[in-house]
Amino acid sequence: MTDSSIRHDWTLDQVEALYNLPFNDLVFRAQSVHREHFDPNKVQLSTLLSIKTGGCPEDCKYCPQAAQYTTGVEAEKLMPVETVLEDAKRAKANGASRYCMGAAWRNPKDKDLDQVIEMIQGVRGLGMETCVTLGMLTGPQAQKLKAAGLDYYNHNVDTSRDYYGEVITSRTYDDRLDTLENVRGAGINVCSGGIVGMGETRADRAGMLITLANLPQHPESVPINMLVQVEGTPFFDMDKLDGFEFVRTIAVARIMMPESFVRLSAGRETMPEGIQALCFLAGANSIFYGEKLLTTPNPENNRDMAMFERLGIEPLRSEDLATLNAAE
Ligand code: SAM
Ligand code: DTB
Ligand code: SF4
Repeated sequence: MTDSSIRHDWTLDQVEALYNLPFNDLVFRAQSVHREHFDPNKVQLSTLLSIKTGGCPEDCKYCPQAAQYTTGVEAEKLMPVETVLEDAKRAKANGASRYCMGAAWRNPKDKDLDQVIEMIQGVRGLGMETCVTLGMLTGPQAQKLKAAGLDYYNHNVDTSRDYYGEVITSRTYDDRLDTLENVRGAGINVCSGGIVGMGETRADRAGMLITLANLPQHPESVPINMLVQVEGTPFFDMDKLDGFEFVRTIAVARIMMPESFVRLSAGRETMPEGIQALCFLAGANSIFYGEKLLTTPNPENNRDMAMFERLGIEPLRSEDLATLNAAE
């Protein structure tokens, strides 16, 4: 039984039971669900750019861009539109179907939002999907971004409600959910996931996935990040999470949110390709593609393409996305 129905009533017991399955049973089940909804050999590629780096007033303990930690990341101004579009053109030429722009803000100021809107329109003009992550968003700001043609807004819940206070104190879990509601309310696709390997328990990982899956509508895109341990951040010395536990998290996310793109996100630079392959088997069907995430390294394009070649995986093209959307 694969049971890939769309549910919004997951309980902790049920999700822990999934996590506790023998690894092979869990991955088999996740792959079976995956095949009901997606081509198992296609992976979507998103390229990231930090359009406004560093100097962030928030205190997220994992983040190299928080002003209060000394990490070597210098605070920069919002990038000129032209610079962003040049980079987006390169990303498209390299095969990315979505271009994601991130800003180290607590929330965007209206003046900054106008400049970001020019970026969104420019990137759309290149024929790519657009995503931005700018911090907390009000309802009117979300509507403005929707009117500009934004496809996705990324805002992660990061962890479980219970563990959240150990990670961030400068904004609440409910602030995050409010932003997600504003994004959804404006009709923008939701990209929301979190980070594992921050010292949380398995119950917290389950709790994070429950928050996401029990939203009124599943996020269309669910990034699962492995903590990138950056020197100078409070979480630098954290014990590393077992790779198999990461794969389990991907598998459980796939089973709980059968129609969502589950992204194997940050952390691939140090992740063995064998573990990445298991993530694809467990239902991950999106990656960040390009040699840099926001401030930290990501595998080189040719390394990823060689890995895909060895696995018989092909990048999902924009045309495939159009077919998927039309089939809905
Ligand atoms: N400032 C905005 C915000 O936090 O909403 C947008 C940019 S912020 C860098 C986007 C996301 O990147 C965070 O929510 C977090 O999930 C992820 N992230 C940041 N630092 C990370 C790290 N060291 N390892 C893994 N993920 C990280
Ligand atoms: C997401 O979930 N992961 C990305 C993106 N959304 C914005 C960011 C990862 C950041 C990793 C640390 C860095 O490069 O600064
Ligand atoms: Fe700022 Fe976002 Fe980093 Fe938190 S994750 S410190 S809000 S840039």
